Amino acid sequence: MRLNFYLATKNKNKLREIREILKDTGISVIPCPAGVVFPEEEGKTFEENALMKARYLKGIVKNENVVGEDSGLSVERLNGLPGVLSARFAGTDCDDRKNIKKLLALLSDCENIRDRRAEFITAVALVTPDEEKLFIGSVKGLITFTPRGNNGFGYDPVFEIPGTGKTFAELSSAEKNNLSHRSIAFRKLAKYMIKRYNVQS
Ligand code: ITT
Repeated sequence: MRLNFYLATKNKNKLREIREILKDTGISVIPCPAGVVFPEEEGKTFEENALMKARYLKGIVKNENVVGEDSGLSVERLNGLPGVLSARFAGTDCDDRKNIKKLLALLSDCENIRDRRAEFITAVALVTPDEEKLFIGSVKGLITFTPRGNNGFGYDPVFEIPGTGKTFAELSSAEKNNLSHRSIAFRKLAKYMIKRYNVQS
């Protein structure tokens, strides 16, 4: 198997982070071809959605390796929301700012930071001509009372890493990639691909 894969995502921030995470592994990330329109994400879990995206693109690029990535924020106090709805939490024409606004409004009666526990989760689905494999990464944090920082994307400005006092958006991309849910999942993928196909990085 060649050490590369098509990445089944339309999210440029994911592509940027994943390329940075894998830069020293010898694995190349090929962006999703233009014009591909993925079906609605209907899965109840990150794993189902990651697999759906990877299988869909595999149907287009045929004999290639494909990776699907589904991720999101799970807030304990909200019984796991926004979860698989993270990207479209505030409705169909939402954006990061509106999603964050809705999240903070739902937590407005939760005044103790220790009760604002959350987890970022990433599911990665590798679909090759030979097999399908899933890898998971997660990182625990706390939802801040107001957004802080300008880096990253999505819910990064309201996700504080305990012990650092900083949100993901206040970290550099290298610092975020050192500890993020995405880096944990993609490092597992890289380790697997390198071992399985016996290639030195
Ligand atoms: P694709 O489906 O094309 O991959 P998407 O953005 O719709 O792109 P998801 O369905 O996986 O992807 O939704 C992920 C959402 O979860 C993303 O849009 C953010 O709102 C949030 N999210 C995931 N990872 C994040 C991160 O590292 N930092 C901040 N927010 C993140």
